[in-house]
Amino acid sequence: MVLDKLGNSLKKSIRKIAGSGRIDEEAVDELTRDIQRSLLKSDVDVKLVKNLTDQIKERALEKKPKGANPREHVVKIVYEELVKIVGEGGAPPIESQDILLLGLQGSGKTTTASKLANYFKNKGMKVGLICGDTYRPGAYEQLKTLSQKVAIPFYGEEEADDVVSVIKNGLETLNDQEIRIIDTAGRHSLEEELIKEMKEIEKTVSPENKYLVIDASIGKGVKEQAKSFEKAVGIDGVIITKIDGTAKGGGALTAVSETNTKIAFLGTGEKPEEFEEFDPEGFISRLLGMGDLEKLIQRAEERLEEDEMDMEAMMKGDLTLKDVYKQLESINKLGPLNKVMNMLPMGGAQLPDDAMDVTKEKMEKYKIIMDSMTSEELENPNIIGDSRIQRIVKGSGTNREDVKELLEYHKMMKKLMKQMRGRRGPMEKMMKKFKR
Ligand SMILES: Nc1nc2c(ncn2[C@@H]2O[C@H](COP(=O)(O)OP(=O)(O)OP(=O)(O)O)[C@@H](O)[C@H]2O)c(=O)[nH]1
Ligand SMILES: [Mg+2]
Repeated sequence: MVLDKLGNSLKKSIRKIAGSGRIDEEAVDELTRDIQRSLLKSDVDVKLVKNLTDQIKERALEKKPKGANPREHVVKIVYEELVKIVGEGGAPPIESQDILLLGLQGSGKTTTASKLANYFKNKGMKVGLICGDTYRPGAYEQLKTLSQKVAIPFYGEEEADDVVSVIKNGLETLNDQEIRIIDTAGRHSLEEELIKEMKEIEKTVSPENKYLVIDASIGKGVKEQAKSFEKAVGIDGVIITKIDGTAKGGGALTAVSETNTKIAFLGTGEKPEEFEEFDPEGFISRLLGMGDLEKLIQRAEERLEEDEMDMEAMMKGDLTLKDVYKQLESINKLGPLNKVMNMLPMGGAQLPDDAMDVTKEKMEKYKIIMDSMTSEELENPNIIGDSRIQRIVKGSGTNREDVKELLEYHKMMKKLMKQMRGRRGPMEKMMKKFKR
């Protein structure tokens, strides 16, 4: 997979929020910070990163649409915003056309020419390749070999130095091909000579499509390069190559969205088939591992549904010890009780200072004690007198004080729930918070 580093770090952040119990401002903040860090590391432009994370934050904290669950909602937003910053795909239609490949030295033009030819061939088109590089010795041999590999008719003139005439001859010779792809020479930079040559070739060919081939390792530098080629000769799209071998791929991918052109293809390796149409949605979906994420979200939702049921028990006025047991289990999943409670509008309900002072160990102990109680006792704790306490102590391996403490805790919670009941506003808010 390409963009491994970026993909892995994005996956990690999204997984974190997809599996988390609550999606609140804090969680979203953390998510956007994580995403920011990953994108910057991948050389995405600072301004783009800032816009993206602002968008995610704003949208994630908005009201979620009916029916969507909060995890899905956030993950979908991240996905959509990432799709947005890589822009649209711009692959050419599968129809007769001449295509000119342009680009700086070593950007991958010759390799891409053969890959592109192979791509069209696989779509059922008749394709020919023309070597329009009379500048670099070896260019002819290179394309010839590559075209043999993918079984594509090839035209080139080994000793020639007039590139325009070579291309003219090539177009004539390959006249019966539906698609003709012309590889050109690269220069070290976009210098006068290169511009002149590109213009001359263009006059001869008048290609339907001109693609600029750019090495992904220049990262966000893609933006300036695409712009200057666009200005000098005009381009119909960009092909980003070597995205498999750079940590800066994120920058390269996103930079094109800031120009007037689009990414048509990605080169993902040296082999002919390591080449793909740029499909932003598919690409981001793979990058984030959306298929697996769906499963993760589902699991988180199932877990939360259980919690919701337990919360209903919690709100029951007639709180039994069975409900307390469920509460303790829910709280275990949601976080420390005092933290949970602090987030709630208590609507003036008086909370004893030590009410929330239930440690994890204590909760465990309470559960052990309750495991030694009969169903009847759990339903109706009032019947628990001295002799029952003695039996429970023995059965649970605890002591009298522990059992009494639990009974006190139950009474306190029951009172608290009663206080909160009837305050419809705060209650509803509380339930809603738990449901998020
Ligand atoms: N890993 C990887 N290597 C690539 C990819 N595309 C091209 N290359 C390699 O990059 C090197 C340069 O590729 P060329 O196709 O010769 O580049 P060029 O733009 O034609 O170079 P000049 O003709 O000299 O300007 C070669 O070693 C290719 O195998 C790609 O997508 N991934
Ligand atoms: Mg070349």
